[in-house]
Order: sequence, then structure tokens, then C-alpha cells
Amino acid sequence: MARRTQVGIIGAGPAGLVLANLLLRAGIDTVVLERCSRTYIEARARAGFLEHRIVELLRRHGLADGLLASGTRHTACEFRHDGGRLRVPYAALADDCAHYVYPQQDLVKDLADTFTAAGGTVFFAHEVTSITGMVGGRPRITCRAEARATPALELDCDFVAGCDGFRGPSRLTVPPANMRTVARQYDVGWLAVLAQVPPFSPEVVYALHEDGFAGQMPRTADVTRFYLQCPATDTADDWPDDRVWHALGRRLATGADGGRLTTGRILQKGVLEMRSVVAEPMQHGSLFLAGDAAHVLTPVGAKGMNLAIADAETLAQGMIARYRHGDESILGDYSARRLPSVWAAQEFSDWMLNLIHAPAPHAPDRAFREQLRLARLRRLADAGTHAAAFAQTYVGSGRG
Ligand code: RFL
Repeated sequence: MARRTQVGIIGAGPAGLVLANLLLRAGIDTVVLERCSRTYIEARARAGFLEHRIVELLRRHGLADGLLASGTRHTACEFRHDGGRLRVPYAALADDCAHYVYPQQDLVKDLADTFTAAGGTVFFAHEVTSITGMVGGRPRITCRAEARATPALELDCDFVAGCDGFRGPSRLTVPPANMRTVARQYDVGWLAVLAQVPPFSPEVVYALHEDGFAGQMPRTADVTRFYLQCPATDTADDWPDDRVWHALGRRLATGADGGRLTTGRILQKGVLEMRSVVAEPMQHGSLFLAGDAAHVLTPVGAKGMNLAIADAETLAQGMIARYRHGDESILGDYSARRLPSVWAAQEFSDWMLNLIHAPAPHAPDRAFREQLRLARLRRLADAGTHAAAFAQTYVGSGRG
């Protein structure tokens, strides 16, 4: 089956669906191609923290109703270390700007519902297998349908938006000579755990412990995400549920007034590779990358989904200027406009990772790095300009 559209979007994650909604509203014809089923993407639990500026972006475009109605506003986080507890009231330090916690899958569902209700087309269970004609030709996206009886689809378009995540085909289609990939691999893993239990504290808790970092990120009243620093070579099998709960209790120093850690059903458990990658430039001919397709971060600063949505807005502005006024200047500058924010987020995540990660047990500079961590914590405790700068970057109160 052949079809034609103005903008072909690969991927129905936060980046692809925000872009799709903004283009459809502007009267630009667009088709979204998604490898997975609708049921699957609307249940895929990942992120939860939305920065202040991203909540405002979604609100401005009328895409924030669900998150404003059901999300939770977060204004402070806590660092624990060696029996001590440091609460950082970041909203108070950042002009009352706050995070909203709203599960990524709920946002994806809202965005998909809004798009399809407005007449938008998503081909779910269609996997893109090739993208051609990006330079000097007519872009064509080819997909195969999961259902054998459904014919393959060929989509001709003016532009391709590669919003297909880190493992999608878009970035990999670009010859390395035209797009460089800058990466850092951290020598640790994070066991990410999603559990059907209420959070032991209503706020995010980061625990710096000699065994390694542990964290709690509330999601909903009865679902909580936890993280445990672990060797990069570990797998979920190395972490039976009892070991997870024991390590969380010990590292997070729960009990007494540290909060009551409720154990319960573990819904999801897996070791995340701690890696950061940026593709530069984020464009090749008629192909534009947005979100994880162009850059991934460690989950430390909770920035990935936020950057993905900000990319999508800038890309939409560029496409709208191009179709409405023949103005290609924003599209031409897309990469230059987005990369400073991407690198600012990478820098913040790296800084935070060095704050919360315990150095390896046999690292020759372990004692030195431990003292650096404490010095960083003390600077946060002093509610001066350093803490204010942390708060503004953490909550995303500026432009991004
Ligand atoms: P997504 O969400 O990965 O969506 C890409 C979509 O493309 C589809 N796709 C294809 N479709 C068609 N054909 C193909 N060949 C395709 N290949 C792939 C995929 O099925 C998918 O639906 O990318 P997007 O839109 O760029 O969004 C990025 C975010 O998902 C990601 O950055 C965040 O989840 C990262 N992240 C967090 N970010 C935050 O801002 N705040 C957080 O609190 C936060 N917590 C997290 C996170 C990521 C985590 N994991 C699983 C790595 C917590 C975790 C545990």
C-alpha cells in the first residue's frame, strides 16, 4: 500500500505524539508509524517527572489536561547520607516552579487519544524497515505490518521526523560521516524497580550509601519507582525480590523517622545501562531526529522525556513556519537551537551522577571522591546561589 503525507513521523512516544498533535492542529498532514501495539505503548512504564517548563509547554498547547488533573505537584527532594537527611525545597529556590509527576504511559495515552480524536492517523504495529531519499530525493518510509494479512506500507513525504527512540532505525540510517555520535558509558548499572507499594516519603529521596546509590521516585499513590546502583554486569536475576527490599531498606535508611518502606509486588525489574549519547547534528537532509533518537541520558536527572518534548515543539515550530510562510530558517537552525539544551541536561545529569554514586570499592581515589561528594552536599545545604542554581536546573524553570 502506498500513501503520501507532508510529515512522516516514526515513533509514537512522547516526542512523536507531541509533534503529531502540534502539526495536525496547524493543518499539516502527518502520519505516525509505530512498531508496537497501542495497548503496549499505553502501558509501557518509564518516566514520570515532568519539568516546570514542559508542563507549561503542554499547557500552552492544550495537552496538559490529564497531567494537571491527575498528576502530583512536587516541590522538594531529599538527600540521605550517613544517618543525615538534607531536604532541598527546590520550588522555593526557583520562583515556585515545581515538577509534576505523571506516569509516561498516561501522558502517551492522553497524547494518542487527543491526536486520534482530532482525526490523526497512527499505524500501530507497523515497523519501519527503511528510510530513503533523505538527501536530494523524495523521502520514503517503508514499513512492515505485524499482522501478516496487512500489506506493507510505503509512505512518501516531504520530511521525516525520527522520533523512534534510541534503538530505532532513523539515526542508524544516517551515514556516520554526516552525523557523529558522542557517547559516555558509565561503569555501573542501575537496577530499576517498579513496585506496587506507596512511597515511604511523598518526595524523591536520593541516598548516598557506601554500598551504592539508592533512590525513590514516587509515581502514584500506590506505585513507586526505586533504583539501586549495581555492577554493570548484573542482571535482574542477581536481584531476587528479598535482596531488593533488603538493599533498599539499608541504603535508604528507612525505619524510625526515615519512613516506613512497605514491601509489595514488584511489577518491573531490570538493569539499566548507564550511558549518555548525543548525535550531532540532529538533522540529515529531510530527516530530523527528536528525543531519544538523537540523545539519551542516564535517568539520574529525569531529563530524557522532557528533552524529547522540547525537541518536538521546536521541530513543530520549524515545520509550521516552513508550510505557512515558506520560512525554513527555524528548520535550518533546529539542531543549533536544541543542542545547547541537550548538553546542559547532559552536564547536569553527569554532575548529579557523580554526587550520588558511590565510587567503586577498590578505586584508588575512593576516599578523595567521597570527600568531594560531601563537599557537594554541603554546598546544597547552604541555601545560597549554588542551591538556587541546582534548583532551577533540576526543576527546569528556565528555557530548555
Ligand atoms: P520513546 O518513548 O522511546 O518512543 C520511541 C517510539 O518509537 C517506536 N519505534 C519504532 N516505531 C516504528 N518503527 C520502528 N522501527 C521503531 N523503532 C522504535 C518505539 O516503539 C517507541 O514507541 O522515545 P521518545 O519519544 O524520544 O521519548 C523519550 C523518553 O521515553 C525517555 O527519554 C524517558 O523515558 C527517559 N526517562 C525519564 N525521562 C524523564 O524526563 N523523566 C523521568 O522521570 C524519566 N525516568 C526514563 C525514566 C527512562 C527509563 N528507562 C526505561 C530507560 C525511567 C526509566 C526506568
